[in-house]
Formats: sequence, C-alpha cells, structure tokens
Amino acid sequence: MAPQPLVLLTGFDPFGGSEVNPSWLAVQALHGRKIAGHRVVCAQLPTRFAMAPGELARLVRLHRPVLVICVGQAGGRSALSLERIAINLSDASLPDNAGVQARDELIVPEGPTAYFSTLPVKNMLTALQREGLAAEISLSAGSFVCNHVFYGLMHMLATQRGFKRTQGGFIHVPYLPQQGLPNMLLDDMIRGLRIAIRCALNSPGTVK
Ligand code: PCA
Repeated sequence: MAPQPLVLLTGFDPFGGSEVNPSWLAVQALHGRKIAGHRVVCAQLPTRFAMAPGELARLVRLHRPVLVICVGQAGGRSALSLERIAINLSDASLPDNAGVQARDELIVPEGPTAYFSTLPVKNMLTALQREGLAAEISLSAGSFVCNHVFYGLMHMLATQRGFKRTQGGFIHVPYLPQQGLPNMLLDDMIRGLRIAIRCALNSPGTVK
C-alpha cells in the first residue's frame, strides 16, 4: 500500500516577551488529523534566524509532504493573512530568540528578489470568507523570522530536486484574546487552517 500523503504544518515558539505563540497552539491542534485523505504532521520551528530554515528543510526532506504551510503570529493583524510573497530580505526591528537582530541582509545572496507562494491564495480566501472567518491576502510577511522561513521554504521547493509538485506557503494568524487587540479565537484559527489545507489539497497544483 502506498504511504498516506502528508501535509506538513509548522508553528513558532513564543518570541518578543509573549508567553504563547498562537501559531503553535493552532498548528498543534491539527497534528495527526486527516484532511482530504492526507495526514497532517505538525512541528515547531524556533524563532531564530539561523536555525529555523534548516530545521524546516530537514522536516521537508524527512516527510516529503505534498503541501507545506508555515504559520506564524502577526500582532496587529485582525485576519488570517494568506501571504502571497516571500522577499529576499531580513531586517528585524527586534532580536530573535537567540538575541540576533538581522539588519539589511539578503536571505540567499544568489537568490531571486522574491518568490510567490504556490498556495491557491485566492481560492483559500473565498473558502475562508464563505465560512465566516476573517481572512485577507497579504503582500508582505514582514522581514523578521517568518519571512525568512517563508523565503527559505520557497527557495528550497523551487531549486532542489524532487519538490516540483510540492505546494508551499505561509499564513500569519492574529493575536489570541489574552494577548491584546486585534485578536481571533483559537478555535477560529484552527478551523481556518483546516479550511485552508482542504482548499489547497483540492485545488489543481499551482504552476511554478
Ligand atoms: N511571528 C514572527 C516570527 C515568529 C512568529 O510567530 C514573524 O512574523 O516574523
């Protein structure tokens, strides 16, 4: 029997003085679940520039998922943000969890300026809004660790052998109610991620 196809979902550990990171809480709730005939595997990435992309690459090589969605917290946003573009720039306004504050750095010096997400972000937006969830398409994942990981993922899928058909992208989630305003309930984040994953798995593969 062929092994069940996998979806890899990642969240981050808390950073910047927060006690929780909603991305990890939401992602964790889906670990081991089945969505549209695919098994969901979840993992936590460290909010560290130096370590996070390598850890993600290791997980992608290990699990060979058909779909990879990295999830992160974006304080200040009020909707699930379907990130459309990863840029080749790290320029942090706060230190990461190793105390490193990247400034004006190219992520991959020989890499292109940007990559597009290969998730069907428009279909996902429609699917999320149809279910009454606050969702938006975002044109910037920032220039901190989330964009760094997003760019690293898209560069890997675009340039390494064997990943031509692997869909990949990034979703930012708002704060939880206990973190301040604006915010979203954890249950809505979890429901939103399920809908987004189902939509990506049911959409025809995006061309790279
Ligand atoms: N959000 C940060 C990094 C980790 C996270 O959850 C970001 O948006 O870059």
